[in-house]
Amino acid sequence: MRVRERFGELSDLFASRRLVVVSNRLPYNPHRTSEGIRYEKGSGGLVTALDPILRLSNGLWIGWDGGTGTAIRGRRITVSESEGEGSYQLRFVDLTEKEVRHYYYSFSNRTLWPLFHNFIGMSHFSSAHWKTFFKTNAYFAGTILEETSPSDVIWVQDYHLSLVPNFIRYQNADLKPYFFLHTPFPPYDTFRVLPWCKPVLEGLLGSEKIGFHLKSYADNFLDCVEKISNLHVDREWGLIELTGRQVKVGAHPISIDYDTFHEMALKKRVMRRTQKHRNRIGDRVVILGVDRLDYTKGIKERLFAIERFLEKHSKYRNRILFIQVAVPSRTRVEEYRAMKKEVDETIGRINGRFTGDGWPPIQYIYRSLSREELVTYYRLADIALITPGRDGMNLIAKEYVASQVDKNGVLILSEFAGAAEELTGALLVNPYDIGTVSDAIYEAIRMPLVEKRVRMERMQELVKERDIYYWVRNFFEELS
Ligand code: ADQ
Repeated sequence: MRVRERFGELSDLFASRRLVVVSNRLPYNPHRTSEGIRYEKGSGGLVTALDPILRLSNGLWIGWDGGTGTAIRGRRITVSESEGEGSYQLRFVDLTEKEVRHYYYSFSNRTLWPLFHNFIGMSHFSSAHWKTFFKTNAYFAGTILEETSPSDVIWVQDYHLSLVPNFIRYQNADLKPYFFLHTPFPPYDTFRVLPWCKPVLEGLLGSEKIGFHLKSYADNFLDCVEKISNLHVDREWGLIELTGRQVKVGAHPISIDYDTFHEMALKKRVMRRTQKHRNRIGDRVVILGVDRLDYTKGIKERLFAIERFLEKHSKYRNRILFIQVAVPSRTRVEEYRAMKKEVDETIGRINGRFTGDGWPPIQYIYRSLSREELVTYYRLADIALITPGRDGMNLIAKEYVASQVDKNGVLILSEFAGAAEELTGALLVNPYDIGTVSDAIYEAIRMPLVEKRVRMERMQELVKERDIYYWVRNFFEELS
């Protein structure tokens, strides 16, 4: 089994100790159909990352079903699809409407999410939301206590569940949860703005180990622990001293299953699909943006950069096609609805200004794509324009690199994406500097093929070596 091979010694660990992942959302979304409930795999970065590992471990994933109303308290299902080997179980956590509004849409996504991404002005602070966040984290912890034993490796994911590690440890000191934060961790001066910064730190400190994508995020966390919790921190070893125990803190940049993307890009069907698009598009330069529709992803600024490019380089009008793929996200949150409207209007305005020969310069796809469709777009794109205002890592950048089998694409990447530290073959840009992004597009179009290849090969080597399996192996290094 290929996955088993890739995990090395860790596969022995997971064969004897069950991996239990806990996240806000389950990786599969239930849908009611005429034939009953069907489960469809979600599209987020976390799901993409952990699905193969859980299959290997015959593990358990505890989480919310996303409010589809199909979860029954305590219900479990087994996931075993043709798409991957092995199987694992899902345990549903059922949330009330109030919990969904206060814990998920409000405190998680309108307080912590913007704050952790340094968008302080967009953070909302409400003690009612905090109270529900606290209670819902306690409820998740209760479910974990019901479902697990000390022999399990419990891995809590992300900011929604920041309080869970301490709740678990408080009730059963033999359970030693691990935690990974998928967003950045903000600097002290930003984090201290949160009225509940101290209990959030306390919650996280219930962990055996806390993983961040980058050393700078881990350093920010250690600063906060020192200054807000007044605890002793050993920076050299990444250790926090608590009474009778230590918490380990480390940088573990998440990645993708490189081989799966690369192999899919080489498939005949993907090649045929790519060619079909190419025949339609002709020799236009294809520039691609793919994101969850989120204000942190810098989509609006990216559109302005496309507009600036078209203004400045009139000879490229009708010679470029910018394809923006956006997966709908958090559509109940006001800021996201407002942003969608702005994106729709900006695209309309730019297309209105620059459509020539019946060809609008921007093609907008607002839906979730299958992996194969996504890889087809990655192959097709001469340039990937990935310009978040701030991003924990950004898996799209790595997926593009893995899918570039012809090695003739150029990655333009925001310096504020975690991925910028590893993807040194990219043209790095400040996404807020519209002129520089527009110039980077020009540079990418004019880049000699040899340089494109050298840059892409360098990135491919890195992503192949430090793939998703490396991430897990590295995170659990001490355990195996
Ligand atoms: P996200 O903010 O969701 O993840 P990202 O890392 O880019 O961001 O992952 C998005 C995933 O969704 C990718 O695997 C991609 O293939 C998929 N996807 C995006 N658009 C899609 C579409 N239209 N159709 C289908 N699939 C689509 C959070 C953090 C990131 C961090 C990840 C993992 O915000 O910074 O990289 O977690 O830790």
